[in-house]
Parts: sequence; C-alpha cells; structure tokens
Amino acid sequence: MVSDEYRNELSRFISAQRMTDIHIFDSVDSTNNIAKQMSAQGAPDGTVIIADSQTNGRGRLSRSFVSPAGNGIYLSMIMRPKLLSDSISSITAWTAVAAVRAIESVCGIIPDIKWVNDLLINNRKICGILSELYISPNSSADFAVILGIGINVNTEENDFPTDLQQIASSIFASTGTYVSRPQLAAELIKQLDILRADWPDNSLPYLEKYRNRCITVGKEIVVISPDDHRSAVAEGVNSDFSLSVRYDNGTAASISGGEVSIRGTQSYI
Ligand code: BT5
Repeated sequence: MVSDEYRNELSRFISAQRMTDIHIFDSVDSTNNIAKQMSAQGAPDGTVIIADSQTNGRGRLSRSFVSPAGNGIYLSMIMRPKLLSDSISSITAWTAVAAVRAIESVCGIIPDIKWVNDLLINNRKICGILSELYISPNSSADFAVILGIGINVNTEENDFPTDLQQIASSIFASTGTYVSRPQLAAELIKQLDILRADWPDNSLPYLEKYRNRCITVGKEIVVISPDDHRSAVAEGVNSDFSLSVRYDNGTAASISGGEVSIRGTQSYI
C-alpha cells in the first residue's frame, strides 16, 4: 500500500499527535469530496486528507485536475473558522501563499502566482488550488471551508496528457531535482496550520507575498465569465485579493475569483 509508506514517511516530519487527524488514501475520487463527507460527519478543524491519486480530481468551474499516482500531492484540509465573513473570498489566495511558502522552504524555488489560484514555475502550471464551502443541510452554523491543493511534484513532462503539455509542468521537470512528496506534504500541512491560526486577521504578510509573486499584474488578459470574454489589462491586486483590471473601453473594475477565469493574451499566463 502506497498510503502505508506515505504515512510512515510523513510521520518523520509531523508529530504523532498531529498525525491523528491526517488521513491518507491510495486512491479517491477527489480529496475535496472526502473532506466534505468528513465535514458532514463532524471532522475537526485541521483534518487533512491526502491521496496518492485521484480518479476525479476537480478544478474550478467544473474543470478537472489530472491526478496520476506516484508523483503528485493531492491534499485537502478542513478549516472551521468561527465566522463566515466576506473575507472568505480571499481564502484561495491565502492558500496559494501557503503553498508558495511550502515549496520555497522544501525545494528552494519560489513559484509565481497566476491570479487567482495557479502556481507556476517558468510560466508553467505546477499547482492548482480549489477552495470550497461545506454547509450542513441541517444548520447553516455547521460549516467548513475545504482547502484543496494539487501539486505536480515529480511528474515527467511527457507524462502529462497532450493537451496539458504546453501549460503544465512539475517541480522536478522545472528544476531537475527530485522532491520527497512526504516532506513537501508535511511542510504544506505546517503552512496551512499557520494559515488557520492567522485567519482572518493577519492578512498583511499574505497580501505582501501574493503581490510580490503575482505575475498577472501588468499583463494583457482576457476576463472570461460564463457569458462574456473581455480584453483588459491587469493593474494590481487589491487589499481583498481581488484583481484590479482596466477593460479596453477604459472602464476600471475589480474581479474576484468565483465565476471568472483569466488568460494572458500572449500565452496561458
Ligand atoms: C485548479 O483549477 O487548478 C484547481 C485544482 C485543485 C486540485 C486539488 S487536488 C486536491 C483537491 N481535490 C480536488 O478534487 N481538487 C483539489 P482550475 O484553475 O480550474 O484549473 C483547471 C485546469 O488546469 C484544467 O482545465 C487544465 O487546463 C489544467 N490542469 C489540469 N490538470 C492539471 C495538472 N495536473 N497540472 C497542471 N494543470 C492542470
């Protein structure tokens, strides 16, 4: 069982007490789905689900996240904040910063951020983030935020499906250095634990790091909503992590992640 080895390795980096809320699987449909099921069963704040592979890894807006066995990290953390304030819309961006910090600490390379939820190295996507909300059908006071992170760690470039080969990469393919998945997963858990403690008041370090790594700013982009494609220039990241854009007709707007994607006009970024 890969999951047994994974657990043994992970426990070299994580205390026995913390390991009790970490659940490791060989294969699941989606770690975010398992996290929702566990949330419904009362799983505590900080519960972690990790899988060696996913059969239905999910991205935003019903897209999929390719999640083969043996070389990626597919991890979801259950977060149970006391209140659900407007600031929850920035949790994906906070999670991106936590993932950047973990990769920087273990791999010595600092990924860029493509607003709002992609981490890139050399302009290729190596990580995607999907945050979702679970609300109990019985009580709106019983809710959880699911932080889902997928990282291509040791994937070879030609292992990606053809349609992803121009946009996707892995940490190994970009740096030439093999990375220990349990070590990186452990650091990611540590950074997400710090994030839970920082949420929502200690926003500034997250905003500073996000702005520092966000390569979308200054680029010509297309803002894609369900019924519209509009050309714009990305002008900056606002303090609520929304993207400040100026459309071609001169109108300024702030866009938030929910229903919108962006593409560079020159390339994926
Ligand atoms: C994301 O969505 O990138 C969010 C991905 C979140 C995955 C994690 S894994 C753990 C947890 N459980 C889940 O089921 N999901 C989360 P989005 O920004 O919508 O990007 C999706 C797009 O990225 C796809 O349409 C492809 O173009 C591209 N893509 C798919 N798989 C990829 C991969 N492995 N690496 C890089 N790009 C990929």
